[in-house]
Amino acid sequence: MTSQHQRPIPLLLTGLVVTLLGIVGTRAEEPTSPPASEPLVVDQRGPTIKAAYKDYFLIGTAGDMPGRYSDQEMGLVKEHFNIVTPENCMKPGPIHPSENTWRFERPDALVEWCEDNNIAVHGHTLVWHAQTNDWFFRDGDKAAVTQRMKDHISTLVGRYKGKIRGWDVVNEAINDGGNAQTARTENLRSSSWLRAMGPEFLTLAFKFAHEADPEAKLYYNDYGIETGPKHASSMVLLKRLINEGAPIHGVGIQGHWSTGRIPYAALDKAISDYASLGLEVSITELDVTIRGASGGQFGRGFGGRRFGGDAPPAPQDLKAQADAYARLFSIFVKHKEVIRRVTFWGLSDRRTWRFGQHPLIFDSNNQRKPAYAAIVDALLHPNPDLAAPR
Ligand code: 9MR
Repeated sequence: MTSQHQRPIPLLLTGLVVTLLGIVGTRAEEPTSPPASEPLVVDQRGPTIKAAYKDYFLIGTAGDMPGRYSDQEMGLVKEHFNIVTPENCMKPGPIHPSENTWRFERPDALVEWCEDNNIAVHGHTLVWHAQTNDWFFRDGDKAAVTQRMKDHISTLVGRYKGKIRGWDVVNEAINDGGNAQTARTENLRSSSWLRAMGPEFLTLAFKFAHEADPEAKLYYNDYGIETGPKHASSMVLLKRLINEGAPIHGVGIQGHWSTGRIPYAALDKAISDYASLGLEVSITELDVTIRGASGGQFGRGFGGRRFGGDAPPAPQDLKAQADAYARLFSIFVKHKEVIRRVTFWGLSDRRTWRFGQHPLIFDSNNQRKPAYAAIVDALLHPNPDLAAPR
């Protein structure tokens, strides 16, 4: 896609050019940009997103590679991304199904494949309310549950010490929604961790992770924390963790958004707010749907057929999505001093938890979408208007 697809020449100017061409007697050409209803052609060979952004931040993808990925998909990961987040295989559920059972086969294979291909790994996730087996909490008082948490974190983080760049230590601990009253509090979700250990569970999780790998960058990761009362609660929580001496280095804004509903201004401010606490920021699970919406809540967004399955999206929807991605990346570039990584949650519109909603930058056939070109173009031809908060 050329740059005029993202920034249409104003009508007035187009009219002027056409008129001038008429005056000098040259036949006015048809406008080169196709009308929005015609397919958009995307150059598949231009600079890669990884190369374009190499001096700004890491560009990641999520998945449980190598697993059942095709050679073409593996090639795509190697060519376009420099960091991988395991989408599922390191979650407590799959990796530690019972107290004395660990399933390291897939995580080991992922870490080894990434090492072989010079790709970094970000670990996901150590402490979560979902995908965590009951045995962690069964018949346990606070001391017993704390010990199980410690064993879990020490074993997992310790195994990959020096091989995993950072970890989502605690995932999604804050309640959805909220109001002016909860905005003054941490508004913690009533998880089994909170019930067993109290609010200290977060601080301890960070301490255990730091002990196991002092070099790893440790993150609090959540969705919807860039806006509204949930953002305010995230600030209350992070300040408390810092005050309690939790070794926390960064905040992960997941970034499960929908075209037309992205809170750009709030996001811009949230990144500055987190930076003001001395924390780095990453966009950890980025996807921008074309159809339907879901913020990242567990168990939601498995649209599939409901959203039309694999039916191709309309050109004007792809264009709107491309514009949204260009704006997001313009904001990220503005904050390049604090943003370390931008990771897409999946690889392609086939390899995504939001299948049918076409949220990613490669289509179902592993081809670059208009969004891909728009993201690269946003860096090569910056438009300050795109980064301005609105
Ligand atoms: O994409 C993940 C999907 O394959 C899993 O079934 C689901 C439950 O484990 O988790 C999805 O990833 C979630 C991530 O781990 C945390 N933030 C929200 C993500 C989307 O639900």
